[in-house]
Amino acid sequence: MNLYQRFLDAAAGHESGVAVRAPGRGAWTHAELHGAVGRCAAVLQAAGVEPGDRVTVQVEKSIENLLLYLAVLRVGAVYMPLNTAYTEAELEYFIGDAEPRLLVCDPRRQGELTALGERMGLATVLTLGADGTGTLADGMAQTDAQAGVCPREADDLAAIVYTSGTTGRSKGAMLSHGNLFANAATLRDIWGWRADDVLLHALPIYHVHGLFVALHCALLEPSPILLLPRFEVDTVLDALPGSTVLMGVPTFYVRLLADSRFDRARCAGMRLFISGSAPLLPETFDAFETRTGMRILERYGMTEAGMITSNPLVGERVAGTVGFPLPDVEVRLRGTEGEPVSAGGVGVLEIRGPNVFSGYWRQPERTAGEFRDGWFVTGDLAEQDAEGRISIVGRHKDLIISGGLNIYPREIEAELNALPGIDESAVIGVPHADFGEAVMAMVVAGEDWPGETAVIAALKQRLAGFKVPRKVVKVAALPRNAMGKVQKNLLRDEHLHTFAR
Ligand code: MCA
Ligand code: AMP
Repeated sequence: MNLYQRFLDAAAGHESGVAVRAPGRGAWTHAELHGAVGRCAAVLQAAGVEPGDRVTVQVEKSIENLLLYLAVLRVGAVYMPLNTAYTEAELEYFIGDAEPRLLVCDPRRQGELTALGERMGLATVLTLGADGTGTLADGMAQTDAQAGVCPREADDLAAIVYTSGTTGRSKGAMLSHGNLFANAATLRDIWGWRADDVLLHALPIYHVHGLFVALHCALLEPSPILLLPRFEVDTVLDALPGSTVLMGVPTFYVRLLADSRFDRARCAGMRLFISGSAPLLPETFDAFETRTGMRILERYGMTEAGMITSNPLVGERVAGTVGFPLPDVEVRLRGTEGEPVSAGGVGVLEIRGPNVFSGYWRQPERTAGEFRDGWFVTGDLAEQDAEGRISIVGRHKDLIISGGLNIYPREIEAELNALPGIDESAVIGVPHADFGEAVMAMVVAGEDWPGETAVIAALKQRLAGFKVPRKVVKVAALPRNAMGKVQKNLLRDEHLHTFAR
């Protein structure tokens, strides 16, 4: 069944109830939201979008963005969200790989991306602004047509979400209607979602956390969503008294705790604070409990599988752990060669369940390389205690997570190595008080290298800002082991206190 149909069914009988509110945009009832989705879906069909077509979307977060997502599901097409920070060079890769039927972008980038689309043989570019402007919004205003809900099987694709790779370029994780529904229904149940919940939504909606985990729970219940354009401490503090659930990355909680206005009284109506996408430091967990009297519920997941484990709603939430496997998710720990790990030992976490994606878009070999006997190999190092609780203790993959955003050093190194004067480079993540980890680069360069400022400026032309190293250091040589592999652990140890925590 089409995932969108599940949301529509959930809204039946609640037509006049509030579905979503946004600052400056008022409240939309379920009837208004789904009516607008139907019109948006009609505009997509008029633009030639057919079931199975990819629709690439790089727009600012807004109610229109939400209904565009739902409209893509409704017509049976495949939603492909992109971080608004991606540059033209990054977009070129995604469009070339996914070959979408349609690109929807911000009106401010229309000229640049229409030209890119023409160069790449992409027929249609529509625009959608956060204020409800743009050619897609105009099309919606001019039509009364309602596109029907396209029937879909559980295995049919609903979305492709790109995730970077440790080797080579980003890969598109293919998520089906069945994958997304299974995970959403489980989360709604285990987190005790209620019709009178109000979801305080401050995450971006181009990643799994904000797009699927948060929105799907509220849409399935259904319960109202307060859609903030982004995370800002002031706005979130103002919104807390009227909300009941907040989902965030650890940086949200670090920033809230840094503000003395964040206190017990402000959280009196909140029933759940959820954290994920990156490790929540036990000191943040403890400081949060001291300040609010509440324990953050930490959970763990991945783009390829949605949510995998969660601390309990009822029962003890333990700092530094990510809780228990979700009821329909199986987990096992394996050594790097696939050998079983003895009880209590550390191993690579492998998972199986209805939430696990079917593979990477047009990359059967890379897909095969990341599954072992039907189990998906997460690349995260974990241990499991006698009760079944999981702790993520490290990563087997060379990955930096900064403010909940994944950064693959290889991609940055390739850009650095292509710059004049740089012979080779190593990119590492070092502790950072606000972002958890921050990106730092070591370069081996000749006398003629352009210097740190020019290197950073050059990278900003090519890469989204969050990936650009905060510091670039020239070194005489990179430390290597006997196999010639760069010993990044030594570099990390040496630069541990660069951004003191
Ligand atoms: C922005 N900047 C960053 C980051 N975000 N730098 C490093 N790490 C970041 N995360 C840079 C910008 O490039 C810019 O640099 C400067 O910081 C200010 O940008 P601004 O947009 O104002 O930043 P912000 O509003 O303070 O954003 C920080 C943030 C945001 C609120 C932590 O990054 C955020 O919302 N992160 C959540 C990401 C997320 O949803 N992850 C879930 C992935 P300059 O000035 O130099 O240009 S899904 C996932 O991981 C799985 C499924 C899971 O388990 O959830
Ligand atoms: P992404 O590829 O953006 O979906 O990021 C998934 C990765 O984020 C996982 O493989 C983990 O490394 C990391 N992650 C997500 N949640 C947590 C958590 N609660 N604790 C530690 N790492 C996490």
